[in-house]
This record gives sequence, structure tokens and C-alpha cells, in this order.
Amino acid sequence: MEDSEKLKRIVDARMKLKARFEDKIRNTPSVSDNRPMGKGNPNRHGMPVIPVGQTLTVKWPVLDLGIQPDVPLNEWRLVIDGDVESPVELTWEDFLALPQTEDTSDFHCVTTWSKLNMNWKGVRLLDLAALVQPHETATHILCYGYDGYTTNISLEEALKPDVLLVHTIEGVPLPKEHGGPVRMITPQLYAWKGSKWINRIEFLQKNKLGFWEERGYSNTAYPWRNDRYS
Ligand SMILES: Nc1nc2c(c(=O)[nH]1)N[C@H]1C(S)=C(S)[C@@H](COP(=O)(O)O)O[C@H]1N2
Ligand SMILES: [Mo]
Repeated sequence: MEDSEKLKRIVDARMKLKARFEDKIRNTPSVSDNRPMGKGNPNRHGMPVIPVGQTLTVKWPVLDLGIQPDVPLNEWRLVIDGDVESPVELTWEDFLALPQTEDTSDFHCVTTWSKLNMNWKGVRLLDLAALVQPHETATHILCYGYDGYTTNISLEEALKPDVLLVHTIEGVPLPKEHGGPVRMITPQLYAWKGSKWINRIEFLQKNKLGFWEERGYSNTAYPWRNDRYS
């Protein structure tokens, strides 16, 4: 397919997905809560900038399962499959050819640290979804990392405009210890919902728990509700 045709298809599909999930997104707690817990000025989605129980950090701690996989760019792949019209397996070049988004957002770790104003560059999950076209029956995704990690979220969380698969932080390539070459970020949920070293996104017709969710972490992970454990 021509590149321009491909882009047009993504833009059309993106608009349809936005319309389909608009109401659901507007009703998620990190946008709609009228009594969010936390302190400080409102962030861009109206929540106190420091969620309840969090402390600001300038350093960026590293959290993983004890494995930091080394993925050369020529071997890197991103599979997007499951309940979708057109499953894909993207190479690094394919990934960089997709619409790129830059955004500055906050990072809230369940272990009580938050790091504000992180500048990211990458591809919106919304645009990846537009590429593969989830069926009407799709409700959740399960993300897989090269280290064997998994984590799940609902589509109304995944399709928010600040959910990105990032390859660049503060203008430099995302370091391996933070999930490079590519990780996902979920600024409106605790950070464990964003898989480092991401290599597969599976669209599902029902919720399926990931690594930490199976071990007692919250399914939903809302920072402004102190929603850490299930
Ligand atoms: N693949 C993978 N992704 C992961 C993890 C992991 O162990 N493996 N840890 C999660 C947790 S618990 C957190 S808090 C963040 C930490 O990201 P950081 O190490 O860049 O701070 O990544 C999340 N994503
Ligand atoms: Mo975490």
C-alpha cells in the first residue's frame, strides 16, 4: 500500500476509534473523579498534580523483574494481534514510519514515587490501534515485554491521547534499563501498566490479568484513588 494511503487509513480509523471511546474515556476516574485524592495544582486533566501517598523524585528509579533484555534494533519487533481486523508485525523502520507524537507527562510508580514533566517521543497506542483496527468486540489489551512481563488495561485507558509507545526521553534514546528500545507509558495510571521492552500488544474480548495483577496489584490502578492493590 502507498504510504499516503496507509496514513489516510490510520487517520480515518483513529477518528472512528476516538468517537467510539469518547464517552467511556470521559468517564474514567482519572478524568472524571469529582473527589480525587492528592495535593497540588490541577494537572492537565484536572487531578491534583501529586496523587495521594506519592512523593516527588528527581532521580528516576529502575524497577524490573531482574532481567534487562538486550534487543538490537535490527531484531526488534512489535506484534499487534488478537481481536483485530489486520494484525501486524512491525520492524523498527515500520514503527518509526508511523505518526510520531511528542508529549510531556507525569510518571507515578506504585512504590510511592512520582516524577513530573517527563518529555517523551513515540507512537500513540491510539494510532497503533487505528493501524490494526480492533473489532467491535475488543475491550482490553494485554501487553508483553521481552523479559516475560505482562500487564493489562481496558481500551478506554489505552486509547487516551497520552498513552504512548516511546523510544525517546528528553531528546535521547530511551535507555535499556528504562525499557529501551521501546516501552509503553500510562501517565493516568500507575506506571506498572506500561510494559518496558514491549514486543506484543494483544487485543482481547475480555479482561485478562498481567504479571503484577495476578499477584495482588490492582486491575485498574488509579493513582488518585490510592488504587494500588486488589
Ligand atoms: N517489561 C517490564 N515492564 C515493566 C516492569 C518490568 O519489570 N518489566 N516493571 C513495571 C513497574 S513495576 C514499574 S514501576 C515501571 C518502572 O519503570 P522504570 O524502571 O523505567 O522506572 O515499569 C513497569 N514496566
Ligand atoms: Mo512499580
